[in-house]
Amino acid sequence: MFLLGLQKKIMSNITFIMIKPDAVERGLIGNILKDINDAGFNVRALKLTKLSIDEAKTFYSVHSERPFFDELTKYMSRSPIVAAVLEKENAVSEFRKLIGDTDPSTAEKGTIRSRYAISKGENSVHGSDSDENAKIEAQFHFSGREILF
Ligand code: DAT
Ligand code: MG
Repeated sequence: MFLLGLQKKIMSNITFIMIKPDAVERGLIGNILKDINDAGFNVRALKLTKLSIDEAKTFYSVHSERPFFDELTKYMSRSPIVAAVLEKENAVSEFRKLIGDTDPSTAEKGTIRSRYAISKGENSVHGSDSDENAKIEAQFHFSGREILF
């Protein structure tokens, strides 16, 4: 019971995020990590990595029928990304608040996407949309021993 409660608490307090190719290419890793730190998130896993086209297709498979899927997967595999697991109370919704709307032209002022994103496609950061997907996405990128509590 205790362990189940603890696991539930950890899972509702983590999110998986990426600093995407457009931001890494423009030297924005440090700026975005500072914004994340200033917003009160704790880093639990972190690495610079690169997705193959097939890994990008697997990661974004829920969007496989969408017209932008080809553009999205080519973009996400064209250069390195930073992958991270972040912890904060209500991490998923808190991180989505910090990054703002998918489209930078409608993202709230001061959000990461409104400040840095180039377009709806090249929007600088990813954040999981649910606790369940945060777990799946964290496990896609990190082994258990790379996530530290
Ligand atoms: P989010 O990243 O805000 O969760 P999403 O899950 O709907 O957005 O889409 C995943 C990514 O796909 C998004 O970050 C950028 C790309 N994308 C979404 N809609 C798009 C569109 N209309 N044109 C081009 N790229 C799009
Ligand atoms: Mg999404």
